[in-house]
Amino acid sequence: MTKELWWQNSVVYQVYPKSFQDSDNDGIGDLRGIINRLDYIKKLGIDIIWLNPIYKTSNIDGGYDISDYQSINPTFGNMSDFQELLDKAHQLGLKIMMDLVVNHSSFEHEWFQKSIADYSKNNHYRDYYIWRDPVDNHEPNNWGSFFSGPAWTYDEDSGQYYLHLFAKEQPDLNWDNQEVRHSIFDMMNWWASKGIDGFRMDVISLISKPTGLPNAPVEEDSLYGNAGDACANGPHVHEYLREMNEQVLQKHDWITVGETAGVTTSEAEKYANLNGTELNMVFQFEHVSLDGNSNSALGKWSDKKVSLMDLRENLVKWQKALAGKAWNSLYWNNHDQPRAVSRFGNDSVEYREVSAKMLAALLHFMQGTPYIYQGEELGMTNANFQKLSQYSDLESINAYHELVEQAHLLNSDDMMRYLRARSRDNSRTPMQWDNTNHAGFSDAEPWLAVNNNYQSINAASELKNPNSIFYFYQKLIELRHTKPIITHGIFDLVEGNENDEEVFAYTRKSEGETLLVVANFTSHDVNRQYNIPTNSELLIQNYKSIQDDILRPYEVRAYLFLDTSKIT
Ligand code: TEU
Repeated sequence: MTKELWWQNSVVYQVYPKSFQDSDNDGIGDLRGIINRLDYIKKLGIDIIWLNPIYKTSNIDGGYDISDYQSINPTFGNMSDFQELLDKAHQLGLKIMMDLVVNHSSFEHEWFQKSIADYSKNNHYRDYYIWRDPVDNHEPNNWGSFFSGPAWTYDEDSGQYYLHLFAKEQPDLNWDNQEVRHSIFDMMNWWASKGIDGFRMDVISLISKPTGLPNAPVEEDSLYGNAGDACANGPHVHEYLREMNEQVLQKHDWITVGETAGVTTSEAEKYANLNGTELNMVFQFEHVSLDGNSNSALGKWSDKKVSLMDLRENLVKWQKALAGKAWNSLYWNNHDQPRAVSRFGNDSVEYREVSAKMLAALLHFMQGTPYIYQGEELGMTNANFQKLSQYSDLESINAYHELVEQAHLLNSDDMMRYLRARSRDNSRTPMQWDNTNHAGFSDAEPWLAVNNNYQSINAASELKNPNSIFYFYQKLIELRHTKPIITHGIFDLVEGNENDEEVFAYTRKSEGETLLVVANFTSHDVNRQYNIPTNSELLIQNYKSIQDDILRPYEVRAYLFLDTSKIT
């Protein structure tokens, strides 16, 4: 493994600092809390920690509204705390990937304050953002915000609108302005001087807006045009990322991952090409959009269960399309997605553990860099909130008001059910460390309620149980570090598996070895026979025994053998 590709053999652990560990008992996670838990992350076998934004913020959108890119959110600590976290992580052999949020800033950022204060032509900050005159006394186009409402806000003083694809407190930066790009590159190089190990790049596929900012198609029942579709993979995005690569990225041996809303496999080949001219890899969103609402105006708000047929088809497409051309990230959940075991598995008392392990193995034996979201290694579940007042996320709360009270597309009960299934708060409840008050996250009332199953689902109990989900993830990570076939093997489905509605079965092949993964996606026994050679090694399984021709509910097994004959 040559040094510059170390990130292909690595596993990333995502820490959402606000919910990870509180050390000063204000009910909010902080950097010292993370420092105190580095040994836990190291024990799991992790290589890289991705920190969600820790910068000074207006705190409208979980830190994704940055008011100073080069200072630390005082609620999380200060720059010396960060340097201590970075140094201690490095001492443990852990790398730190930061979150880069430069499609937009906070409205409280100095740049925006200067931009809005003076609309005269000699104010060069005016063009740091996207200002337009009204059209027929209305917004310049029909784009809607990801967080409900229009994507434009009117400024009385200047008589112009400014663009915000997200909240009105998150004005979009004008990437067509070279001065903006260079200011961002300077900031990135400043963080490089601190010794960080890379960046996750927030909505980086949206930074280049379409020329002329044309209206977007308005889907049936929708109030606005889809700005995400209008802006994704824009006319200059690859030019700007190549410039970032030349000015910043290629100077450092970093991991870089683009969060690329709207990315396709062909676009991913550009963003994550193996020539290293842009980024190492991207997060695609197709597999986490398959269970969206059939009414497109409702988008992700649904409680639909994705079928194995659809999920497998999409994952296989990405495995095969990028093979040899680009690099995949592999994830089930993050701070924006609900908990994997509740969404793709079965979070009942009976099946939570085996289905969490099945999902883990199914993903971690694929080609790409796996991302584990805090608590996923414990099988943490969705929050199951019953009242709107329990939610904190503006996306969820705004969607409730728009869809139930303004557009009248849903009744309250249906929307509350959809929030329980899809709200981002599902993954933001405090990390469940032990069965003491507030799950050991804090001695104070946490900013968001702890999931009420913390007394049975927590790190302390997992660490005491040799057959826990934690140790299953630890084993998967150890296998990735010791079996090159997991990094390099050619992916293919077992012959005929594309038609199997219950079992996902695939192989990885490399230098005379075959890795076989078989996973039952259902809650019942299924009868399957595979021609597994007698000399095969059972690498991992989520049941204590094996019944040769039977895969029990959510059973997963991975075999390794010296043979490349076709598995049927
Ligand atoms: O999310 C980008 C994005 O597309 C979100 O709309 C996300 O896909 C959606 O909320 C899923 O329901 C990034 C960050 O991950 C998110 O936390 C921020 O709120 C958003 O950008 C704005 O910075």
